[in-house]
Amino acid sequence: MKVPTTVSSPDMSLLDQYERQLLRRVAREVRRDILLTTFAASSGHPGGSLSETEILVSLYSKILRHDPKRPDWADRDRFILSKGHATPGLYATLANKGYFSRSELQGFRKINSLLQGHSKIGIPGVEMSAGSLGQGLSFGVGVALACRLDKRSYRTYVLLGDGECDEGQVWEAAMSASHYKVDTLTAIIDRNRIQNDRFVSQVMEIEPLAAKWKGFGWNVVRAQGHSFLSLQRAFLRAQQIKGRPTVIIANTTKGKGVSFMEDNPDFHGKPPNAQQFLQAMEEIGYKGRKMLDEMRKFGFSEQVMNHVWDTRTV
Ligand SMILES: Cc1ncc(C[n+]2csc(CCOP(=O)(O)OP(=O)(O)O)c2C)c(N)n1
Repeated sequence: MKVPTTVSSPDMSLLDQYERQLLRRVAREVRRDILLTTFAASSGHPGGSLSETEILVSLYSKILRHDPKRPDWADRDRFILSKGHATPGLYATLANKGYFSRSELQGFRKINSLLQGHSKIGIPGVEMSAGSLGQGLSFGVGVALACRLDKRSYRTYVLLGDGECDEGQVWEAAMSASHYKVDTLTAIIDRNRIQNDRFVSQVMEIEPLAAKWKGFGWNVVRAQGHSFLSLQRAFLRAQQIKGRPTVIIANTTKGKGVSFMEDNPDFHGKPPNAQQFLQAMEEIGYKGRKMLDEMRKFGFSEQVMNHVWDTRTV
């Protein structure tokens, strides 16, 4: 196997304090870019992007064997975002890792720009066009089986929403993955308990979720979805399991990091307005001039920056 020089290899160790600090810094940058991107586009899905942030940062920083300069490298680990609406989080992470220039985020959801609202093949680092919920795990089973047929050694990861588990296709895929014993496949469920404009338990109760996956023949691991240590443990555990796939049920908070978005179905598919954007940026650590600097670097006009600044209440 020819390994490219810029390749990032999985880190099998547990994280020390210094590494956790570095990861937290990346997560803060990703959250910043989720807010900048959805505010600039005036649309998009901030809630489920903020809930998946640590999962993505953990994967792209510590778990995946990948090379941002060669997104088509045949032996790369595959990451499939099945909840394909949560692109602000994915794009921010891919830009952070160097798959494309951060300046592309300015074009999010604009006609003819690279970064469309739902993930799409052709964007460097994106493995599957998604958006119609329920399909990513089936795709992942196929990719993992292709890996076996091709006698390669990569692993396949699929991130699903908990609301997405309402889809029957998820369970067909779950059944086939255990039938074919695809132990190189890991599903992660972003268990933020909200889907669209309501709580999952109101729309369609999915508990007992772990028992359901166990019943379908999967190894089940639980994780705290905002703890890098807990996620790292879960991913390492999944790599050790032979003969069956693993699902990581990651407990998260929708809108994590922004007080008024946390646990609030309103921000599933709604961007912050100017005042909310200012408060959100402050809460994740970009206050006053720092916030304006970030807006300027992102490419906002003086007019928009003044408008945001003028919404200050003090
Ligand atoms: C097949 C299908 N049905 C409905 C939708 C509309 N839709 C978009 S996001 C969403 C809720 C998804 O909730 P969840 O999977 O929990 O995602 P998260 O909360 O993590 O954003 C729905 C119903 C869709 N995209 N695809």
